[in-house]
Amino acid sequence: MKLSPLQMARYQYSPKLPGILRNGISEICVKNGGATQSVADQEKIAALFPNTYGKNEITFQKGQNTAEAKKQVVGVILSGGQAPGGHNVLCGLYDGLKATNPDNVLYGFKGGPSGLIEDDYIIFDDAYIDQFRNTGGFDIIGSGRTKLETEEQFAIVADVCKKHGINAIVIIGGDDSNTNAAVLAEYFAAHNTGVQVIGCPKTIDGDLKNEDIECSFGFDTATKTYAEIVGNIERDANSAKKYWHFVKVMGRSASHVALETALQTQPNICLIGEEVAEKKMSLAEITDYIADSVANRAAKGWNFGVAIIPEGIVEFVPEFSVLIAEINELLAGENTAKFNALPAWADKYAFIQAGLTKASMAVFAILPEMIQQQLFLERDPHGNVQVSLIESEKLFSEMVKTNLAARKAAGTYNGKFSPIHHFLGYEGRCAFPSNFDADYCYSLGYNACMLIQYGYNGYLSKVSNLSKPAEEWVAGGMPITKMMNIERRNGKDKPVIRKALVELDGAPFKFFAERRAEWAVETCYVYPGAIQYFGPAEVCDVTTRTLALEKA
Ligand code: FBP
Repeated sequence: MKLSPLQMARYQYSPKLPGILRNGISEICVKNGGATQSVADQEKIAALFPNTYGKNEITFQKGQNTAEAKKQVVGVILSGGQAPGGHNVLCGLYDGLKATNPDNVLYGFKGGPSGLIEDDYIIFDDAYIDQFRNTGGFDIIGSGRTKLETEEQFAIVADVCKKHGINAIVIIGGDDSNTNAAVLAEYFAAHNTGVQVIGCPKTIDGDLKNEDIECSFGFDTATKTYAEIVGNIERDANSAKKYWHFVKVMGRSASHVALETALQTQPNICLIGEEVAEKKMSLAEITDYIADSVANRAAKGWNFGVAIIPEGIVEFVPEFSVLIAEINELLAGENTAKFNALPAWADKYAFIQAGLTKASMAVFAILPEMIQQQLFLERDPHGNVQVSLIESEKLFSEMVKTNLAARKAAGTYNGKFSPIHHFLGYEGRCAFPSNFDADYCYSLGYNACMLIQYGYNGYLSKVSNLSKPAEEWVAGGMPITKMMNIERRNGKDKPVIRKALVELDGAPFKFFAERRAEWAVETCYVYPGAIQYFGPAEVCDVTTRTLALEKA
């Protein structure tokens, strides 16, 4: 593999640990916080997790290490979508294990949770791990979306652990993967396997957080990457002055990524799904809101602009989510084959018209044909519409175009509207981790090793006080059950980690909401530029605006 100069330079970067973890391992002890309880449904969650519920939150502090000195054999998996910094979690974990005892062993199971079930692994050594320090991607062992959730799978994992003498598994994943980590931890405890499970909070979506877990890793780098690109697009728009750019940004459900990108770049428009749901906005209202900005700017002679659309937006539009639910019903069972066999779009349209309620058909009818057809594309394994495949950036630009044509006919708009579309997602998921993510991830891994050493099970590696310099970060652990509640999934009540959506009374949204009216009409763009890895801390080590505002 040919290495870029940056990659070679990044190999040499020493990630910063929280002050407490810079002490020798023998000088780190545990401070117990209080017992915990789940965010909701406490009785039900307690009953489902009798062995792991309600445990103490803990932080590490300076003092005599009282952990049992024993050889650690640990397995690790990466689970779900890529997020910058994953490699450093493994590096931190490996270095922590080796610093504790050079005989400790780290197994990396390949391709995500399926690697654990299929017993497909590598054993890390210095030469292998050194190639991945401070790099993006998950290619060190790969990742996958297989769900680890059945008793049969847990029994296989227990056998795999027994075979290799593994006493702890570290699961690096998002809300679903860590929910499964909690269930696995409970299974291991209930079956006296002696195997511990530790989770690490990963996802660029930024929706795995609470008052303890201040952010998931990868969010910082991914949003800085998107903000760089949006800033460049803004500058191009402001130079050429002839295009409206509709930029969809990843984030399967929550709009944290869109909001953070907007806070960094001050575009003319940024939709926030959570607000759309709260205000029960219709597609027509959202369209009108964007068209107002286009028309007001055109009146100033500016036929250009930038609009950020969160990937998950359509599910937050009440009438659209009803439409999707009806389509899922309409195509249930044998109906999918029937529908697919219809020869022409006109026949399919008639089938849809006959199957939808009047209200949903009215919504369907105003959608551009391209979007109508996308609603009937590939289904997910549960037979549902894959909302992430819907090109919502094109949906809104098409609807705005129609809206502006009506305004033109009424004589209230006389501009020129030329939209250009972008989708930013994969570009940010494997970027070289920012210094923040490189440091945070390395700390999460190193800290996970400390939690293992102290015998914790069903805990999330927790590094907090993140808006401060790394020296002041606090290291510890939080029982995963603290983040759980009961939700309806596939027709059943299930214990799951509650997804953190954008809070409309939170500081990041309020900051945005107070300024967006001006941004919609004026040209207030900010150009963040590329992530900087070497140079002054005020340029290289800044956190996200979201974190800064939340902690201000
Ligand atoms: P995770 O929650 O697993 O971290 O993944 C999030 C995400 O990056 C979303 O933003 C996006 O919708 C999705 O993954 C894309 O998934 P895939 O990689 O399977 O295309």
